[in-house]
Amino acid sequence: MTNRDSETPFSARRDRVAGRWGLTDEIVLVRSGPVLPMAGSDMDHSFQPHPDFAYLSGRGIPDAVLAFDSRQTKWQIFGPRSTPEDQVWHQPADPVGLPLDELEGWIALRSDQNVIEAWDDPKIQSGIADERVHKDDWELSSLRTAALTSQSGFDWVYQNVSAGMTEREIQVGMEAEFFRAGAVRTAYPSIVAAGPNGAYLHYFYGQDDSLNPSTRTLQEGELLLIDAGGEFGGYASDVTRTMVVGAEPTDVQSFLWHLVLSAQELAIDRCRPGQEWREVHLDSARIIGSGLIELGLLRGEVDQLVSSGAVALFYPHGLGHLIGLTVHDAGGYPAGREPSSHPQSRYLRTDRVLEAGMITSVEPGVYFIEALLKDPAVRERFAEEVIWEAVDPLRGFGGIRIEDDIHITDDEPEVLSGDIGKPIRIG
Ligand SMILES: [Mn+2]
Repeated sequence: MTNRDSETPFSARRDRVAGRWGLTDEIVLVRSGPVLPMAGSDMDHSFQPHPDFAYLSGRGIPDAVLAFDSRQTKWQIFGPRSTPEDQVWHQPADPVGLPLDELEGWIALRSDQNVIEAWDDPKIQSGIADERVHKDDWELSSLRTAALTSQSGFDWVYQNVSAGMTEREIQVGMEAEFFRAGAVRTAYPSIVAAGPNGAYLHYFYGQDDSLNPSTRTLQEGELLLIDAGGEFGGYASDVTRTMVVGAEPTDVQSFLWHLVLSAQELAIDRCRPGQEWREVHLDSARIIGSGLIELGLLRGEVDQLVSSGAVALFYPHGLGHLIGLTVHDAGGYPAGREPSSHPQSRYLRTDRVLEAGMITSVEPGVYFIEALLKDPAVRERFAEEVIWEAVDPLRGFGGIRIEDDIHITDDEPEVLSGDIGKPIRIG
């Protein structure tokens, strides 16, 4: 296609994907996607290309199409051209491939071949996903750089945050360091949650009311949970740290923090080819469950507490997910596997055997989630297993999560975010 391709991995990726498709007589169209208008406005949302298009082309332009003629085993990209009038308002579009208005004629020349829209065809999509789960060197380099941008942000937090700051001040200071270190954007809305807010798994600024977002002032001795990461070259970083700010951790804070850390360390050590991720996840729940028994919050046999959903009251999410062009990346459920209804696994985003080249997050946690703990039906159902008189005083505690990004290799796991400190206390 272009000269760039000789030094870059995109042509090799297209060849491998075409090999997985195994088509002989079809045309496949992989679209980058349109710019989406904001409701009631003449403004547009910022554009992000469909990750399959970005993966195969290395480009991030809207309205572009990557076309594959399987009969000739040939790829062709079509891109929009900007008019002089467009260029009054915007810098000129990079003239990628053939002009988009030639696509129709290109298809007409192949009118005896079926046209497959990649977005509409699960088999075509899983062929791309099966490639995307194994990162090539180009991707690993971007993923490592993304993790470095996150490191700059977390270092800023460790050196500058103290009680009395607002969640918003912390977010702004941290994200500025992501960007100074080269991040193009944040990989997802940063979660900066003080005290009880840490019990919302995906808490972020402006989510409650985009016109009047709330922002808590961090109190001395509260937990601060930060789940954030920079994005570089289209690739995400996804890191969580939890710390007590401005005071020595209490016994319960310290116990639960070390419990989560030990669950994380054991799971990271199992990030190796051949491991069944669902089992690593369930074992992490057993570790958390054993700790909750030891702390006097649960009673019974840990296996039973995991199967019944009692542990999931305090650890309701999955151990981790694949990471790449999207923070929750493609390929979590390969063909033939479906999300489970098991109470401990229903939010598990990945269910597959680990293989070298995959990137996964490892992020166990413990939370005191008001919506679950106050529900009369939940309290009744778990009357035997949960020691409510010990749990209730901890409502408002917030949550603890520790998360790193792991590259599965044939050797030791590579922790991409491993140089980001894990202090239990700052400020
Ligand atoms: Mn994550």
